[in-house]
Amino acid sequence: MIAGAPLLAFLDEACVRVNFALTRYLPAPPACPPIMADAMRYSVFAGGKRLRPCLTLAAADVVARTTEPALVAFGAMADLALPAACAIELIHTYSLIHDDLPAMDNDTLRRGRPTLHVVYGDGIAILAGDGLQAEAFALLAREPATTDPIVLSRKLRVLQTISDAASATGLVGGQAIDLQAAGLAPGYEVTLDAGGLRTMHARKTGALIRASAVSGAIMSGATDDMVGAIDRYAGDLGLAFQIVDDILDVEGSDTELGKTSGKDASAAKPTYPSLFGLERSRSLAAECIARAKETLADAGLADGWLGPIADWVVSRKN
Ligand code: GRG
Repeated sequence: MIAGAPLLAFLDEACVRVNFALTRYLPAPPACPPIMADAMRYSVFAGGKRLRPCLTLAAADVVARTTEPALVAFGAMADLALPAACAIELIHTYSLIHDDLPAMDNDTLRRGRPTLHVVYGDGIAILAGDGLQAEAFALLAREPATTDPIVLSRKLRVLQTISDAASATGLVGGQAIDLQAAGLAPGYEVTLDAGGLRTMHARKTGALIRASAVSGAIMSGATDDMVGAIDRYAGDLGLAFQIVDDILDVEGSDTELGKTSGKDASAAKPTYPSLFGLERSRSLAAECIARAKETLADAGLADGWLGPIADWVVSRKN
């Protein structure tokens, strides 16, 4: 991805924090079998962009500018939101591992490396995904470790937000619709029109992206109005992200994307380019980003990294 220098500095710092925390949070032997530790780390540290945890930290930061001006230093607020940021990355990584399995998207390349099941076998890949998901919820329950009732109630709200996003009403439900559309759910086949495609993506990709931003906002003590605005921002961002992902699937190479390009077309999957064409898809993504930034401005939240992240998402190359 290409990002301007100030945003790049924020993203770099956020990624360093997230990667360091993930190293600490993931279980290691003798607490878990070495093969599980190795398999989980193989996928978690395969070089993902960390978009979701960066969104969590950026939302925490922009809210803190109004709720906790004394703690506005990025470091202080990031500590509160970091467990949620990492938990979401663990859930995202589990979903990629399971999506790549032969029973689902059947892919052999992810984040520029052979997929987990290619290296460790299907059984361990399933278990690594299961382990990452369970670890995410254990982390949300455990951290930040506190007896402060205000922080505890924020943690509980975040737990609910993230579990909803990961559930059959969110990520898992979206993936089920994807399998139905791909003809992999006997007796439940569906053909998606534009509305159906949008619903599938709102669940499969959008729910976790919204939960990422909303969780950061909640951990920083956002008002309900702020949470609502950040949720709407992230809804538009998530849709733009997915449209760009569909465009890149047509235009990108395996090397650029770090995954197999052209998969959607070869699986005859409905996508934004297949329904709207490339040009209209590009303008739809741009409209989403303009709306997302307008939402931030209307809510008085334009003065942070969420706007630049939105621009970065549409200009990305992988
Ligand atoms: C198995 C329950 C379950 C869900 C799978 C995430 C997902 C649902 C499928 C992945 C298929 C896909 C390519 C979706 C498009 C959007 C997307 C999630 C892209 C990958 O996210 P990035 O680009 O990946 O943020 P990195 O590797 O950078 O973290």
